[in-house]
Parts: sequence; C-alpha cells; structure tokens
Amino acid sequence: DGTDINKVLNYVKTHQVDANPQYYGKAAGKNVIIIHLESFQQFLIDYKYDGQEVTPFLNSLYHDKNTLSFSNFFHEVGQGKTSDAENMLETGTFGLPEGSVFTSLGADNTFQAAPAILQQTDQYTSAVFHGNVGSFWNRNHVYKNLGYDYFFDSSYFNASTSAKIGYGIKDKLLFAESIKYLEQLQQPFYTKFITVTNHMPFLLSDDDSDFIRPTTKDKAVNNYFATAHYLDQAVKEFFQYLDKSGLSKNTLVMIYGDHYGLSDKDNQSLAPLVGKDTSYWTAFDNTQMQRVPFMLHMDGLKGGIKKTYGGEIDVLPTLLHLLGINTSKYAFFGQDLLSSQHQQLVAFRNNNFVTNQYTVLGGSGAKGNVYDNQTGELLIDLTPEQTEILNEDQKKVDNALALSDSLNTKNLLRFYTPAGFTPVNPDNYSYLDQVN
Ligand code: GP9
Ligand code: MN
Repeated sequence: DGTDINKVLNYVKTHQVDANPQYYGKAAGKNVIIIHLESFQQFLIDYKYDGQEVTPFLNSLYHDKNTLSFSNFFHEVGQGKTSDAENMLETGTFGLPEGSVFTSLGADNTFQAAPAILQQTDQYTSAVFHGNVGSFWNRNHVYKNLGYDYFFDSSYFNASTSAKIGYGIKDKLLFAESIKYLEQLQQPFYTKFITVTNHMPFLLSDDDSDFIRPTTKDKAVNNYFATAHYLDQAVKEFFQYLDKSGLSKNTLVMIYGDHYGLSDKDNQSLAPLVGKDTSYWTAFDNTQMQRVPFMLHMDGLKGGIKKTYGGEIDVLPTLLHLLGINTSKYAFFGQDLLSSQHQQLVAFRNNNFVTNQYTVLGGSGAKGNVYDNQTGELLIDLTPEQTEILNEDQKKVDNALALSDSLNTKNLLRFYTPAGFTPVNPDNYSYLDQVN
C-alpha cells in the first residue's frame, strides 16, 4: 500500500548520489549495445594459461583509452542467475532471496525499466538477441513488461544441430546472424546480446576452439578457458563488424559478466592455476572470484581502469547518467559508479557484503567472518570503530535488500508512476513475425 511504496521512495531519495559532471550526458543520443558475457569472471582478464592469453580481445578492450573499466565490480545474483543479472541491469532492483523475479513475478509486475525509459525520453528502439528459446527464464513475457520492442530468440536463428551447443546458438553465429536484424532497427537503439556458449559445462568441439586446455581433474575448469576463448573471438568479430559498418562511431558498448562460471568447488582445482595453494584457499578467496567484468566503451569516451567497489545493481544509474538521463525519480537501488559519492558497499543476495576495505561473510556484520581485502586475513580482534562501521554497513545491506524485495514481491510500482512516465502496456508488444 501507500506506506510501503513511500518507504522505498524515501530510501531511494536519501541513497542516490549525484552524477559525475565529467561523464553526465557524454553518450547522449548514442546507440547502446550491451554484451552479456555468460558466466564470465574478471580473473580471466589478462590471465594467461601456459603462455596463451585466454581473452586477448577483451584484454585489449579493458586497457583501451576509450574504455571505462572496473577492476572491483562484483556480480550480485542469487538463484535467478542470468535473469537476476538482467533484472538488476534493466530495472535497478535486486533479485529475490529465492527464485527469480523473472520467473515468479516478471509476467505480471509493473516495471520502470531501461527500454521503456529510453523509449520515452529519447525515442530509443529496443531489442534483445538471444539464441535460446524465448520462454527460458520467462523472457518472452517479462520483456514485454520491460518495454522491449523486439526479442529475437532461437526461432530467428539457424536451427541446424551443428549451429547449437548447450543452451543455444553458438556465440559467433549469434552475433553474425543478428546483424541482418540489427541493421533494420531505427536508431538510436538500445540492444542486448545474451551469449550462451560459455555456460556450464562449457562444451565446445576442438573445431571451434584451438585453445590448449589445462588438464586438472575438474573438467569444468579445463573447458572454461576454451569456451571463454571462443567467446572472446566472438566479441572480436562483432567489434570488427561495428567498425566496418561505422556503427562504432555512434554507439556505446557496455560489456559485463553476469555471474561466476566456476563454483566454489571448482575453485579447489582452479587455485593452482591462479598461483594459489589449494590448502590455503578460503571463503575470502571464493568471494574474490565473484568479480566480473564491467566495461563501457565508446569513441571519444575518457577511459581508464576504475577501482571503485561496485556491483550489478549500480549499472542502470551509471548507464542512464552517461546517456544524459536524470534518474532521481526512479526507484533504483544502485548508485552511479562514476559518482565521487559512490558508497562502495557491494551487497550480495545472501546479505554478505564487500566494501573497499573489508569482506564480510555470514550476514551478521561484525559478528560474521570479517576479512581484510588487502591481506586476505581473517580479522579476529576488531576495534570498536571497525565493529560499529561493519554493523552499520550490514544494516544498510539488509535494509536495501528488504526494501527491494518489498517493492518486487508487493508489486509496488503499480502505485507509483514517476512524473512524465507512461506505464508500459505489455499488450502493445508481440515477438512473433517481427520480420517481413
Ligand atoms: C539461457 C541462459 C542461461 O537462456 O541465459 O541462464 P543461466 O543458467 O546462466 O541462469
Ligand atoms: Mn548466466
């Protein structure tokens, strides 16, 4: 009811931060291409296995002078995995403590999401390209509520058996076959490419990857590098197209990893490959592995590698501010990563958190396991100041997650329409026969 939505709006008001004037509006009116790197972790960036670079193209992009890169960016997904990442990026709210917003609520809830906001403020056309069936994660329903104009699912791509592996069409084919649709879109467009090949159990034939795999006893670890290498080549080929077509001149490309690919169990076999002794591998090390890439690339953008501690919840305000869109009236739970006031408090879905100094596991603030980010040491004797700060941080994390859950589970946005925003009517969208 009214008090619930007001609690959310009050929180949002006190929690949001000013945009960075150096970046605000720098990408105004540009096309947006989002590349969702399936299961891609930050440790792969600049990593070499046996002298082979795993992701040479993404590495070059990470260091490019026109790329804003983030070295302390974490995924924040729960059980909803890919769909949680999508939900945070499109709606600025967290996933649920259990299950997935997309699956359980997404077909019916009211959203004020990126595609609709961009359509209404700057007439953007929006589209998703994904080589799995449209019903996976309930996307065919949810995307209508987000305001996506087009959704090109597996029915729009090469259906031959050799074109697919695991969850759908192979990434190189997804990009190549999407071009004919992309070229029909009215500009400016807001588009998202959801890759699949780098997904557990990381299947790929040697014809598709020449990467010489490690030989640990964990097949997932060995294969992960080969599919990540393939994904890197797929992104490179797509960038070649963007350059050749001239699209790169008026397009902001945003790249992110949705969540881990290797589990805590896999990390036991991974440890020696990243220079660690398995017997000294801790819960802190597992948490370190939850970093994923976040990069913003555009001709003329002032790049650099930012050390700000942030996560997926922060993406939407960051992106919209770059596009010159004021976010203060929206119920977003993140903060612009480029703002000097960013709080650097990363909430995980299980109420654990990471700050720029500490990693706090157990969901109970100073009473939990507190690690020093610099040394990886478990801190046993916390000072009264540390105790107070960590308990405060825990409260902030718990409060943010609880308010986001209240917003989503009670469908509170149906009681609040920001000034100038028109609620999305899903009946206006259909993803059948999108091409003639
Ligand atoms: C499938 C893909 C995988 O369509 O997006 O989802 P995940 O298993 O990573 O949540
Ligand atoms: Mn995923």
